[in-house]
Amino acid sequence: MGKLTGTLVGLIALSASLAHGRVLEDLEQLDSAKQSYDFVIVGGPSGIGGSTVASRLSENPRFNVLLIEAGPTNEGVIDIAVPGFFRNISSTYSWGHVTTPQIGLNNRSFPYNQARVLGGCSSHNGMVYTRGSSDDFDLWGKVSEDRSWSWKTLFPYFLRNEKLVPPPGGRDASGQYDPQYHGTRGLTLVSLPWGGPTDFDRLAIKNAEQNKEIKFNLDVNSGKPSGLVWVQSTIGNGERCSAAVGVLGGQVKERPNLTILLNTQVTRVLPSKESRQLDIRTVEIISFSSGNKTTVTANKELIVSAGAFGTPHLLLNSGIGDKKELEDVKVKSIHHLPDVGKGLSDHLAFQVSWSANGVVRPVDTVAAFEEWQTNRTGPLTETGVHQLMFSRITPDAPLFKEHRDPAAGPNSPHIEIVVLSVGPRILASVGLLTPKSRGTVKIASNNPLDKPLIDLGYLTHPFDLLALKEGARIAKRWFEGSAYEGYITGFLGPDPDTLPEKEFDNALKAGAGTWWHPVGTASISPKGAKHGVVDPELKVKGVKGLRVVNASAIPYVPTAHTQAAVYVLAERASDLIRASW
Ligand SMILES: *[C@@H]1O[C@H](CO)[C@@H](O)[C@H](O)[C@H]1NC(C)=O
Ligand SMILES: *[C@@H]1O[C@H](CO)[C@@H](O)[C@H](O)[C@H]1NC(C)=O
Ligand SMILES: *[C@@H]1O[C@H](CO)[C@@H](O)[C@H](O)[C@H]1NC(C)=O
Ligand SMILES: *[C@@H]1O[C@H](CO)[C@@H](O)[C@H](O)[C@H]1NC(C)=O
Ligand SMILES: *[C@@H]1O[C@H](CO)[C@@H](O)[C@H](O)[C@H]1NC(C)=O
Ligand SMILES: CC(=O)N[C@H]1CO[C@H](CO)[C@@H](O)[C@@H]1O
Repeated sequence: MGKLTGTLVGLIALSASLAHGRVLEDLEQLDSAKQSYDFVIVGGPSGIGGSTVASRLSENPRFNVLLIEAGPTNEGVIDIAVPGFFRNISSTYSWGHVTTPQIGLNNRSFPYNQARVLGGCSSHNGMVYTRGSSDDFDLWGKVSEDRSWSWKTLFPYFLRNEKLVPPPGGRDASGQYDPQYHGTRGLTLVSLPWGGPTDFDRLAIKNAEQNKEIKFNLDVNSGKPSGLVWVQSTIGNGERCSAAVGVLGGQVKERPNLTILLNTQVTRVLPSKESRQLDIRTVEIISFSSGNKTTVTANKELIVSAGAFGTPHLLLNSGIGDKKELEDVKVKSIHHLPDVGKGLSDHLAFQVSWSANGVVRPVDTVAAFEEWQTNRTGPLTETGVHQLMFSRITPDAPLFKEHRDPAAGPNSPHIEIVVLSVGPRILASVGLLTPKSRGTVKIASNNPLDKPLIDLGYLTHPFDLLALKEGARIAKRWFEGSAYEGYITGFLGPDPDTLPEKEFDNALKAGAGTWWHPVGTASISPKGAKHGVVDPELKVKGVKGLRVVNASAIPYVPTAHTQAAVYVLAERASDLIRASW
């Protein structure tokens, strides 16, 4: 770095520290000698988990908190702020991960976007706010043998986190949600879409009146998501409300007890030498710009919230994982914990389509952007999706003769269908919410800067392909409904009922892609159990000082888009952490 730029950076740093409290652009600004931190939170992405915990812990003036983020700030990035631009957020803000060849998908490997920006996935996701079913959360309690993880105990945390606000533009959305299930005082803004009901939305409502399988459901977030629902999104005042904007936004970033360190990667967690029990509260960090390294030690606890890929990547690099597998890549094992990186699970989806007499005109982006800039209203305040469908696979479906139903309970739908009407086409993305396939996150070498090996194991369990096929049938039956007569002109497939089995399966494998909901790589399990990675208090098993607060701790992917579940996990985790100090 040149001297002039160095000085400039210094000046910017100075003004930044005056303007924003303590948001540091680079490691070089961290005066670790002068500061000591009670809690160090490892993000990267420091998305929902890390941001929520940082926000809650720094409420207490007795705690000094450091949040470390690998990526840059979200501030001033227009594609992140404008909801309708989410599809073209630059790859600068992601890790550039690529999956291993997926055996279940004809050996395809593909890019897997994971955010590398403040706010994490909530800064670049599709903003859908669905919690999942009550059964999904009760299952966490069963798996961890700790009934304090349940829908009932977690429900108040959903409310604490959420602030339901009117749709952008302020249209009346009554009849499209049920206020009793919503919070009104949290920091995460949630709203119904700006537009609608369109003619296409009305057709769906009408169709639901006659449909036996998918009925209108007033609120997807009641714990019973099945049915046709209006979408709710983490959008407020026409802008994306990510964790960086919501739980870390406004006054929170100004707190003198919260330091946010950007553009810094955590490469390892290190055990302290003095302690006899394995005590891990130190992180080794590296600056993205200078490559300079240093360490920071938390007085109280280290909290890892680095996501379903980043969390196991970090633990494995640190020597926490399966001893034998670590030796194979020449990493010295410090703690044998075989399940680190195992149990990866995700939502896979594929597309079916119809031709239709639709006349949905494309958005005039220039005019819409002007409207967004002046008024924070218009089509760019939403993603274009107004409604979602959630459905169970009927119990008499043949696949249940061979396979046990993986759903957490009767309230958990197996299938989600996201429908988009684009001119003369209707596109339905059919996703499997209850996969049986599992994958892994491993490391390729002992260099922490090398990318992890991400194998999602899609369709490696035969249930999943059969279930997706049933999903396509559910979508077909829906659009055969009388409300669509004269509107739909034909099914364009792929059709599970007319194509030869092999051909259909291949079309599905060739077209399927992710909904970016990975969980399970540092799974919760009962206290004292040998399997799993964290105990019911989210502490890493057999280690002092170290917790995991992220989607990686979620044992089974909820039947929902995962962000709401991570918020609630992190809200509860914050209480657990505060209670222990
Ligand atoms: C937190 O900030 C307050 C107000 O600036 C200060 O008095 C206190 O010492 C800080 N606490 C810690 C733990 O640094
Ligand atoms: C971003 O998305 C909008 C709408 O999808 C598109 O019109 C615009 O050209 C995109 N911008 C870039 C830089 O790709
Ligand atoms: C995928 O790769 C595996 C292992 O290399 C190989 O055995 C298999 O035949 C390949 N499958 C396809 C569909 O190419
Ligand atoms: C990196 O560390 C070295 C040694 O401590 C220091 O001299 C140098 O200024 C640092 N680099 C930057 C960009 O601050
Ligand atoms: C913004 O809103 C005002 C008041 O409703 C309206 O007159 C104006 O045309 C809007 N501006 C744009 C660019 O849509
Ligand atoms: C805090 C944090 O890192 N959140 C991440 C948790 O896991 C999900 C799924 O992997 C990520 O998308 C989040 O960014």
